Amino acid sequence: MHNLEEPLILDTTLREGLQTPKVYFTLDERITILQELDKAGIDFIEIGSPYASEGERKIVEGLARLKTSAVKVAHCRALETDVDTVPDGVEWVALYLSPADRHLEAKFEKIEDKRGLVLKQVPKAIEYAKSKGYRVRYTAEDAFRADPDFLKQVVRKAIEAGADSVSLPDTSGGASPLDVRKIYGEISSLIREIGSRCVIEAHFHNDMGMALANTLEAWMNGAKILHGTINALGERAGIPDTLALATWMKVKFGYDYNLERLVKLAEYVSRVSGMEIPPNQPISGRNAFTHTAGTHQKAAFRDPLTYQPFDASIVGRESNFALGPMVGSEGVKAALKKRGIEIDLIGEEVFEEIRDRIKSAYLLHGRGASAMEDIIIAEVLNKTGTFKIIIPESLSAQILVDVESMGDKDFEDFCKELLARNKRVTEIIEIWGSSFDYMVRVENAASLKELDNIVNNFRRVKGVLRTETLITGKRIR
Ligand code: HCA
Ligand code: CU
Repeated sequence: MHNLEEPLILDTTLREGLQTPKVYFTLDERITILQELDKAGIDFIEIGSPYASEGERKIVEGLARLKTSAVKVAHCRALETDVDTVPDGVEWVALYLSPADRHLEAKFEKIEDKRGLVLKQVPKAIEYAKSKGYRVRYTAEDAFRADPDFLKQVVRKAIEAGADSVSLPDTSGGASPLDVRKIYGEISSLIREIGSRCVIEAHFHNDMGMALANTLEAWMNGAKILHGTINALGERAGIPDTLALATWMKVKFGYDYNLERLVKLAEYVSRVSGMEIPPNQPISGRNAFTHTAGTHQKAAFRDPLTYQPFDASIVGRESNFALGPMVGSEGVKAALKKRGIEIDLIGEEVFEEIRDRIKSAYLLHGRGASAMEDIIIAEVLNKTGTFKIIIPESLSAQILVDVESMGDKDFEDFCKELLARNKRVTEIIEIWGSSFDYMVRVENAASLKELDNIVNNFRRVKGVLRTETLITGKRIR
């Protein structure tokens, strides 16, 4: 199928992931993450930075004690004293010191011969860690912005000192696949030339949206260990999503990872990190397998793969069909089926009516129509006589109104007149800090139709630019 070397996935949610603004995991949460990654078949797990503080060291110690099939890695600076903080149970130590002049300038102001420091300290720290029995990674932080000749010089020193792997990270996230091909290609040749068994690790930041593509490109140019985090956590824009990486490896290249478990872990990490999974996140996002446009729905209803790269069940999910302003009658059918309604009892014209009414609801109410979809379905189905779906007896809503100029006399006169004439309209207030200018409260409308009429009234007033309707849920008392 391909002649690429088998990749190994390293997850660093517990190290890089903790470098996400406002994210923190307790020991218990970290234990769950570690164990779930292990059960999903992830090969390497970075369990933390033990040198960072005494508190972190204790937590890393707690994690290191747990038995896993995955290799446990601790992340350190290239300092012997950092290596001394690594607890028992850790097999692999990563030591970072940037060979990039920009980093050296910013970090070692007082030292004259900065490159000399790197050439001396990297091998020294590696030899020390090796003497303590660890497998060792040297991380050439910001490798892509280092002078390529100096990078090679440092990598050679690291290998001679016994490094088992070198990581060539795009720390600042500006590399393109072409840059990756060049640097990874050159370092691969260097390692071959030296005749070493040292492997290359790929760690790409997503500042310019290329992290996953760059990681695959690195693999195709000799990298063996590929880094990711659950939900793409990490400094700034993060690094590749481990789930996406594992999905590529399973779906496209046949390597075995438990993707279902990783999807569940993504939900767990989303909860404990306080970082919601964006709906359009590949694979784990709410919308990742949802078909929306009528033409898509029609085809995907018969064969989801018409519009998907792989079957959703591979990751333990299902294909979905959204209602909404683009819905087709096939989408309506699928949505009814999902709601447990027997679609065989229903004539084609019913699906079409539901479709048309949903589309007009969006035209009139904007996004707020999503809360009306079920009412529309119920109203149309009940009309057929075959169904008797319970519909709320009355509807309350808030209509947001955007006007050309707030305080406009004509608009306010219209409001006063409406308040006097229509008892469902109970309140109209100016609102600040939103893109809308007024909020109209509607209480106990007898049907969607009545609500439609009120909105239509507003839309006809001069100076009204747009409206959006929000259906009111239960009132907490
Ligand atoms: C950093 C370090 C690192 C290390 C990557 C690695 C990076 O936070 O600066 O050890 O492979 O992006 O360079 O995350
Ligand atoms: Cu990083």
